[in-house]
Amino acid sequence: MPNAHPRTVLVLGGDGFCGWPTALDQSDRGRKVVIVDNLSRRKIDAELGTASLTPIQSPERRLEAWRETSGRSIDFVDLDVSSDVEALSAVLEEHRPDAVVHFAEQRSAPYSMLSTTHRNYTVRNNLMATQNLLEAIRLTRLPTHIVHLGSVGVYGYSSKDWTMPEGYLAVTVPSSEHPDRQVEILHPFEPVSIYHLSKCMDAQLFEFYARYDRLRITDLHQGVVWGTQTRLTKQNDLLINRFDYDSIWGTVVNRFLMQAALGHPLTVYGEGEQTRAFIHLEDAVTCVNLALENPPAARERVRIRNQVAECLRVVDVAGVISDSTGAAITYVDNPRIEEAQNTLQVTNDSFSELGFIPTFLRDGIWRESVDIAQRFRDCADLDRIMPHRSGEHVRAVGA
Ligand code: NAD
Ligand code: USQ
Repeated sequence: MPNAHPRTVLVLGGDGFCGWPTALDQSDRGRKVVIVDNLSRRKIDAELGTASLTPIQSPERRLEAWRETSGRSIDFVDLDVSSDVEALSAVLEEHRPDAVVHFAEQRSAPYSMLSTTHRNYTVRNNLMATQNLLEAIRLTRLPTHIVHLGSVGVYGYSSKDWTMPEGYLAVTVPSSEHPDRQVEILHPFEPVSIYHLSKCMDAQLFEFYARYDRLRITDLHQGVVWGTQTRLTKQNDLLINRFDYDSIWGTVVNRFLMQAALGHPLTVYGEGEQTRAFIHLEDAVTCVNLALENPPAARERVRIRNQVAECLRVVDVAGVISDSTGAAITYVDNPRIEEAQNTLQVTNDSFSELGFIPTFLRDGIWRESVDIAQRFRDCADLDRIMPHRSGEHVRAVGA
């Protein structure tokens, strides 16, 4: 079903860092948008004592500001997708969405490793959110296309001498009659955290529901997202997006940008020889839209797309920011269990073929996040910058 533009889109996790700008983008394209979010991320922030550097408004205030700014409405449903399949089915029945974008998961690798409680919460929340969504679509028999945000990290980061394909790996399975027989299998998983493990298990659920129940599913294997604002969140201060900078929620580029703004040395873990895939927030929103407008056909296997602009070593990310801002670099004992050094190449052919033109870190638009961090520097909790080892200073979250 190529180029079937959705008219109604549910955004699960639409109060979050990626979900909020995506919801605005879909609404701006004239689509009916419904955000479903249980605000668990805001509640976990309150429990951990972490907070967005930017003053994000309540969902109600944000949505009112969007109405005033754009003249468009977005509905909001406060619902735990992981625990209430009946309520989720009712939302689907009511709105009959052409597509659901699924961001509603616990997304921090460090958080998922804090304790047994955090490990179990991550697995339970993420898997049951995905399972309930799949089940709700099966039960309602809607032809809804699911677009899920997965992670490049499901493959792990041990160096490979091939470019990471988009989900499927061609392997040779020789037999006496067919010595060169090739088949495609799901690329093997090698997750680097319980969080990443939950994305691998999501992928297995998708494979089953696509094959057995004929659901139409796109899984986006996204790299680390950087940046703060998009064209739409910039329009009004009340629409401002979340900016995580602490050692549990802040991802590496945004942490470095905040650190540069506050005159803190950039916290490179280990020697910084880890290579990761990256994408700017605006590009991530663009790619989600491309995925929505190019769904798999009925009966197609799960469509896996790498949502990635470039691969960089952490020390090179620090170098770009340090060279331009004069920020010092500090090498911190790595609090994570991960390979000290790896190479990584990831194809993004399927988005390139749809016209995606990536933004690169060297293009310099990261400076706008430094400006934002400078503007809200008084809101920063400097004790939250340096990483804590597993379990330290953290109260239990969830059941
Ligand atoms: P976020 O924590 O800012 O947003 C996630 C949102 O989902 C939050 O608003 C939270 O309240 C909601 N949520 C979580 N569990 C829920 C549940 N059971 N029911 C309803 N709502 C629930 O995270 P983000 O950075 O916006 O990430 C969104 C998605 O993208 C995640 O699935 C993440 O794994 C994926 N992703 C993020 C990045 C990144 O760098 N931020 C990179 C790759 C993939
Ligand atoms: N790192 C530093 N210094 C810091 C913070 C991180 O050197 O101050 C290093 C980490 O050790 C790691 C790399 O930077 O090697 C990336 O860490 P990160 O926190 O930016 O990203 P990660 O934990 O991988 O997770 C983030 C998102 C997650 C998403 C993932 C995409 O939180 O939701 O799935 O990026 S990916 O990396 O492709 O798996």
